[in-house]
Amino acid sequence: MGLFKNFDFERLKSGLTKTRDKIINSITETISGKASIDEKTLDEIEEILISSDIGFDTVEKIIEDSRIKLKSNKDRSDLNIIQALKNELNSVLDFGNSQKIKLDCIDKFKPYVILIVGINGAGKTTTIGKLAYNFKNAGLKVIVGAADTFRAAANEQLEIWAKRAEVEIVQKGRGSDPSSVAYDVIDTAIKNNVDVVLIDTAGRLHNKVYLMAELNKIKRVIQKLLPHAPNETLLVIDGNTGQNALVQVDEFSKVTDLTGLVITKLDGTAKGGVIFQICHKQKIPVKYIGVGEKIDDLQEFDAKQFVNAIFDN
Ligand SMILES: Nc1nc2c(ncn2[C@@H]2O[C@H](COP(=O)(O)OP(=O)(O)OP(=O)(O)O)[C@@H](O)[C@H]2O)c(=O)[nH]1
Ligand SMILES: [Mg+2]
Repeated sequence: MGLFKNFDFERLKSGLTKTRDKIINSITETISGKASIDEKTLDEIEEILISSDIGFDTVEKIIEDSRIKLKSNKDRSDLNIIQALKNELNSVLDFGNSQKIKLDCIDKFKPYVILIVGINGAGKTTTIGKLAYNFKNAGLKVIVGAADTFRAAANEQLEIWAKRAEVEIVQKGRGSDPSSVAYDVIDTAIKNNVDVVLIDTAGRLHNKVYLMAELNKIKRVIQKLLPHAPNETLLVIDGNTGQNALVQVDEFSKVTDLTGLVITKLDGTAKGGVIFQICHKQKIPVKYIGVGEKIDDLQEFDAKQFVNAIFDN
C-alpha cells in the first residue's frame, strides 16, 4: 500500500456511487439473463461506456481487446465479459502505479516540493489541506505556502486548512508576488528540516497567458534554492469537468511539467469515467482522488481498487 493510512474501500465505493450507477447498472441491465454476449450486446456495452465519459478511442480499445480475449461464444458469459472489462479498464490506469509519491523519494529529495496548479475552483486549496493532513499522519513534517496571492481571502482559507491539519503555513499579503511566497516557504522548509512543502497557487484559466507564465516564474525562483524542485507539479481537475479535463491537461502541460493529476469531487459526479480517458490519452498518472469535502476525503489513487469500486455492486 501507499503512504497514506486512510484507505477505505467502502468510502471509495460510496464516493463513486454516481459513476458506478451510470456505468455498471446499465451494463448489468444489458447483459443480465443472456447466456452468451453476442455482437449486438457488445455494441450496446460500447455505447454505455462511451456515454460514461470514458471517451470514444479509449472505449474502442477496451472493447476490441475484450473481443480478442473472448473469442469463442462459450467464453462470452456475463461473468467473463465483466472480468474482461475490468482487466482492460485496469490496464488503462495501471501505468501510474510505479510513479506514486513514496517515502523513499521524499527522504531522498527532502524537502520534497509539491506545486499545486489548476483552473479556478478545481479544489486546489482543499486538496492541499487534505494532503498536508495525510503526510503529517504518515509521520512527516509538512509546511504549506500560500502562493495564491490573487484571490481575496485565499490566505485565510489555506490558513484554516493548515490549522486543521496542524501544519505550519508561510504567507504574505494579498497582491504580493507568488514567487516570493514560494521562495520563502522553501527557505523556511530548508532551515527547519521540513519533509514536504505544499505550494498553493491561484486558479488560472489556461487562456490567460500572463498567469500561465507566472507558473514558470514560480518554478525558476524555487530552483534558485533547490535545483531539483518542484519534485511534483500536480494538476487538480474537478471530476465534474468531463471532456474539458483533456483540454486542461493539454494546456497546463504546455507551460509546466506535470507529474500527476488529482481528480476531485468524484463523490458528486457521474462523470468519473473521464479518468480512463485522461490516462489513456495523456499518460499522466492520477495520483490522488477527492471523494468528499472533509479532511479525510482524499485517497491515494490505486487503479485496481478504483476499478473494483466501480464494479462492486
Ligand atoms: N464534494 C467535494 N467537494 C470538494 C472536493 N474537493 C474540493 N471540493 C469543494 O470545491 C470547492 C472549491 O474548492 P477550493 O479548494 O477552494 O478550490 P480552488 O481550486 O482552491 O479554488 P480557487 O483558489 O478559487 O481557484 C469547495 O467548496 C470545496 O469544498 C471533493 O473531493 N469533493
Ligand atoms: Mg484556492
